[in-house]
Amino acid sequence: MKKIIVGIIIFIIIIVLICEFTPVSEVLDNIIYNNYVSDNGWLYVDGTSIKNKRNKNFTLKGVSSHGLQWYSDIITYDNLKNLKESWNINVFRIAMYTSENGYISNKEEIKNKVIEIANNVIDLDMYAIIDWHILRDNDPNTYKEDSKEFFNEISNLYADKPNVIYEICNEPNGNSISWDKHVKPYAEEIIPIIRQNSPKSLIIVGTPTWCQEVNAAADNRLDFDNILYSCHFYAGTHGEDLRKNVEYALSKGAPIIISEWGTTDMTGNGSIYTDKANEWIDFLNKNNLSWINWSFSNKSEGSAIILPTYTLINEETGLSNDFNDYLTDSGKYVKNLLKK
Ligand code: DCB
Repeated sequence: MKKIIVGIIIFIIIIVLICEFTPVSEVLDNIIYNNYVSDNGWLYVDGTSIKNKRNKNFTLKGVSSHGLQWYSDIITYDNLKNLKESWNINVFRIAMYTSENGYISNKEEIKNKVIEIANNVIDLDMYAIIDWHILRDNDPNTYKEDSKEFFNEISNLYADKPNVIYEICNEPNGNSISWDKHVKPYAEEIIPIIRQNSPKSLIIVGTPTWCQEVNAAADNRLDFDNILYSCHFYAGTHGEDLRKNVEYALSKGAPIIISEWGTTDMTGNGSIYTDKANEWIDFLNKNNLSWINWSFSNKSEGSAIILPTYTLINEETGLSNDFNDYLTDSGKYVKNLLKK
């Protein structure tokens, strides 16, 4: 009898520990559930955290494409599967440039690429960020009507897919472009269009000065649920000042996502800054921030993950078809982060 009572007490203690002691429950959670859409479903924002359908904190980690008009051929189903299996990514960002011969000058072809990649990412049970990649067009209002049309069509197509996350303006930039006067009013027009079709979708909104002014967004937040404000950094250029902006935004209750970052300076080229990148990664881990690395491409530049010598068709040469055999220094560094 005594033994049974002691046994029951020990059993209860173990259950209480599992439920209350977070690390244990997190370890169990990771064993029981996968890190993909099937087990995490519609993500939502709670305070400054991203949560999954079981109301647990959830972190998105992955890579971004380069401009689809230039480097989309290597984004095949097999390579996405490889990224999922050998890199542990759970999100892929589809960077659809608007200018520089992007969507605006070739709408049907570029849109079809977006859909093809998004469908593959969905088949692979990962999250897909569809990124309206403004850059040289500075102000998201430049192509606002095109944006409305695009997001209406795309959010209608993926209305019932928890996989799809919308990023409505990559990096607003230029001295005259402000959060209050340009980006927020733009977002207030685009968000209702997406939400009308897909009410539960997560939406990422860029901030001025290439996504460094998260403080301005935090001071004047959007009046919608499930919004993430984006901060972008390039390790060689941005450091403590930008981290202070993020800390400020978080302290004001604004949820932040690093929807793009690079190991190089802000040009995306040159050598990589591992020490400075490590400082950022410590900061992101400490604050449980989601991140997406720039870029899954074989462009000849420091921030690219793959060497330019990688090509898809290697049957004739007898060379490897696995991009993992062609990683740049940046690619190796980022792969290692994801494997940890
Ligand atoms: C961002 C953009 C991204 C850009 C990278 C690196 O721009 F979101 O599109 O990617 O950061 O600069 C680069 C590619 C190049 C390409 C170029 C133009 O890597 O191959 O030629 O886009 O399409 C930033 C980010 C930060 C800052 C400036 C830019 N900054 N910018 O802090 O000043 O001017 O592009």
